[in-house]
Amino acid sequence: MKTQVCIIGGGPSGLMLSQLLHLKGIDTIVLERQSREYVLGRIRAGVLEHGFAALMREAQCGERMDKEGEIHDGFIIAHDGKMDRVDLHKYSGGSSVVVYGQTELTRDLYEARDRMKGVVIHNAEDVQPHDLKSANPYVTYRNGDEVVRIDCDFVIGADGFHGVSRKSIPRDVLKEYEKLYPFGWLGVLSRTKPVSPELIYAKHERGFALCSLRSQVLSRYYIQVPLTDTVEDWSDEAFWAELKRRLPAEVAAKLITGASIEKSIAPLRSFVAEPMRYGNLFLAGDAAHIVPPTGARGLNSAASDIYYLYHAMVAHYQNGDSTGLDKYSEKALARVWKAQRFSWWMTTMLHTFPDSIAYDQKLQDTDLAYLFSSEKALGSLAENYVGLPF
Ligand code: RFL
Ligand code: PHB
Repeated sequence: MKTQVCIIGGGPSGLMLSQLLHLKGIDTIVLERQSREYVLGRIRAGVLEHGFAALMREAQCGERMDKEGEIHDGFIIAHDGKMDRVDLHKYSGGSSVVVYGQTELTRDLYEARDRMKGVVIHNAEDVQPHDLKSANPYVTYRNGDEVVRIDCDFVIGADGFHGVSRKSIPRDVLKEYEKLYPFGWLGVLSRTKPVSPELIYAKHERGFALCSLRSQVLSRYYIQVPLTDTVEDWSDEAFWAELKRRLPAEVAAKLITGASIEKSIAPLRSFVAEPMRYGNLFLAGDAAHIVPPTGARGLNSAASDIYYLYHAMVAHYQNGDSTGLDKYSEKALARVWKAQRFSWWMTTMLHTFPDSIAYDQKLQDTDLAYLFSSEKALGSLAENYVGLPF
């Protein structure tokens, strides 16, 4: 097989890039290791910055998001018995975020790819990029006993944190920066009315908690748990009881509980791989960087990678201009690191660290006190949360 751009990974990053390039007449093939049902079964992001929403519209995939997604102009931080609101709209100069699940937007992207007869190959086993430094790279995968070869101009590594693309960059070229946090998030999805119309990030000495939602009938809640905990350790009853303990009394009293329809634990990690280009391989999204979910930045960091790559590829194919491709890694990493800083800061301010000393706790309290006493500090939080410009 032959294509212009071979994309490894059929998550939101890979599908979005494939769709955008297709609309500009650039041919792609997407190779996804899992089945479509599996990809759509993963419950992940819920908050989209306006830049991501704009890309969805440009990809002609924004219709359902604009109809069913909710615009959120603010969120609450509960701490020290107070419920302080961050007015995103006011402090970001009129911007907001969209609450629309990653599952739904991935479904929309798959449907668009099908509609336009895009090639997305599922259950592609042993995907392997080759000859990345040459002008004729290729990718192989296994379909049962058959090994299939795809010749291409460029390979995009959009295969998430555990993918093969980053690992195909030689060790002496790649530099990895990583920070592991000593806890994870236990998440529960339930078909219940959300406790609050806006998200509540709750700091509590027993551990952080988050009240989020997917729609007015679908709630998503998280609690901080030790890394040693497993999903089996947490019955639905135990989860709801612990969540209630960490929420302000008036919120806990209103919480509607129900059976969980999904329950999973995600460890918290900050990670960046540099550079994001190796020869004709370009990394994008979680393949190159991971943030703890506290600042809702993960998918949104992927959005700027896709935006830069999309424009760079179009300039290359339409005008023979490769400046965008040459500058990709540097440009993408500049924004990636700002999202890293913001996610680390939100995580550090709101979680309970098992090894923290009294001094650290005082600083956390002071961070919150300063935040809610300074319009400039709120402005900084708001501009990062709604998304820095691409
Ligand atoms: P993905 O979604 O991991 O997709 C990569 C795809 O590549 C496939 N793959 C392979 N395919 C072929 N060959 C191989 N060798 C392959 N290896 C892997 C995988 O099967 C998969 O389908 O990466 P992508 O597309 O870059 O998207 C990134 C986002 O998924 C991620 O950043 C967000 O979900 C992070 N995140 C959040 N981001 C936000 O912006 N806002 C949020 O509110 C938010 N909440 C979250 C989150 C992530 C969470 N978890 C579970 C980590 C909440 C949680 C709990
Ligand atoms: C979610 O709804 O899954 C979600 C929302 C906000 C975050 C993280 C996750 O910061």
